[in-house]
Amino acid sequence: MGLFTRNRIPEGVDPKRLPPGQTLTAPDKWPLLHFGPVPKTDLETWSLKVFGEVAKPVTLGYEQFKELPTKEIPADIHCVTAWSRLGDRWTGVPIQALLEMVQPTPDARYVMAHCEYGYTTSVPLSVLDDDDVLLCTGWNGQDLSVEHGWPLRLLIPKKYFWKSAKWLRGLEFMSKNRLGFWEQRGYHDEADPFKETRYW
Ligand SMILES: Nc1nc2c(c(=O)[nH]1)N[C@H]1C(S)=C(S)[C@@H](COP(=O)(O)O)O[C@H]1N2
Ligand SMILES: [Mo]
Repeated sequence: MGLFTRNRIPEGVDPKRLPPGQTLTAPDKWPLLHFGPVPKTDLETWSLKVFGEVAKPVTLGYEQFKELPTKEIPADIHCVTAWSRLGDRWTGVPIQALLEMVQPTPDARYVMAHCEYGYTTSVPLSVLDDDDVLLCTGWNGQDLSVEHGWPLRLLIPKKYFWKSAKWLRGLEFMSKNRLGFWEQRGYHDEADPFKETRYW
């Protein structure tokens, strides 16, 4: 592969799956991008706190989290810095299983993801509540690497990848939106790869 050759869409894959302005990574290259250090997680003290506009707030330790149902789905990811990967297999707890458990109130309209070291990002509840959104623990049959978000990251394939928050520790259900880390620094809150809502 020459330096300036674009990676081709694999045979049999609909080219329309690659959003405008995006380039495929090499099949074996998944770039790493984050602000700040990679956390050192201790599963003994780790928890996922689900709070705010929910009827049944809950804080799950790792053992409790591991009892939730999981599934594997294929999904495409698109980073705002213009790389995409198509069709990787992602494993995790379907967000809809968690929504059933905590029961968002009628006032819940947005959800803020809270991560280690204060990284945040939010989406409308209507975006989160979809069958391709995972509390993600695995990628292509392996555990996520620590660098890619182990033990837990969000996966929201329909949005630019900064919304797929790594090292997730909390989900806050809110009646009004607040801007997350990158959204306060110039990234577009809509983050739709097919509309190219990258920056504001
Ligand atoms: N906690 C946390 N999650 C994060 C980030 C971060 O800085 N901190 N960066 C985001 C951005 S900008 C991108 S593109 C993806 C990159 O995920 P990857 O490193 O697994 O490719 O993680 C997102 N999730
Ligand atoms: Mo990003």
